[in-house]
Amino acid sequence: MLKIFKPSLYVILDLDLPGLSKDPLTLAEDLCTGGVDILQLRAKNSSGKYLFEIGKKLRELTRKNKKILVINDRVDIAQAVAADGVHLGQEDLPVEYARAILGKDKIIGISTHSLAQARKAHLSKVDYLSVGPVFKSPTKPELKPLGTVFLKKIVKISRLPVVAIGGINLNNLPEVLACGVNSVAVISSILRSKDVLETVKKFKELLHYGR
Ligand code: 3NM
Repeated sequence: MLKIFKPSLYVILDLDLPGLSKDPLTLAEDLCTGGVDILQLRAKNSSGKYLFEIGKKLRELTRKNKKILVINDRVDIAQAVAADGVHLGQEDLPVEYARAILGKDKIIGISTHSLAQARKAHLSKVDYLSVGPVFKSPTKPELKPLGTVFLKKIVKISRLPVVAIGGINLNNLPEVLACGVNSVAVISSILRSKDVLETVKKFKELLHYGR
């Protein structure tokens, strides 16, 4: 069983992010070379066919580089491309059904945005919970930030690995790590940086030595 180990860097390859500097596969190669630990494919507006095609290529790449591959929302795509798991939102297929489809060895993560959701996640068969947005997120600007005091509280009560998400960048990363999270999930501050490879390397450095 793969684990969300501590500390790990979780990058969400969001194909809907405007102004991606390179094509998704080249970006994914940079992410792998830079040392990403978990790669999530997220593409809310893509067809199943496209997701399957790109998912297969990402599977090949992540397998070669020994990285964890997670698919956002789509249990069917996760299964079809033999990904390591799926990440579910509060509005997605309930965890018990995703677990029944994927089996006990796959990773299932769930997004949580409140104490009640974090508590509920503990009653389901998930392997980790994400908590966010911690800061104001350029990707989801409509959501109110939860802050690091809240994040610390969730880490304290959680029996499951906690992945912090939302507005995380190199400047606020130390504050997030100080909360004791297992992992940080990032979209824009990595994918929109001028040099993706260099930024991933800096994230990894701070994750391991910056605390
Ligand atoms: N989920 P960025 S915040 C996909 O709070 C996503 O669950 C969130 O992107 C949550 O690193 C978020 O650009 C966006 O802020 C994260």
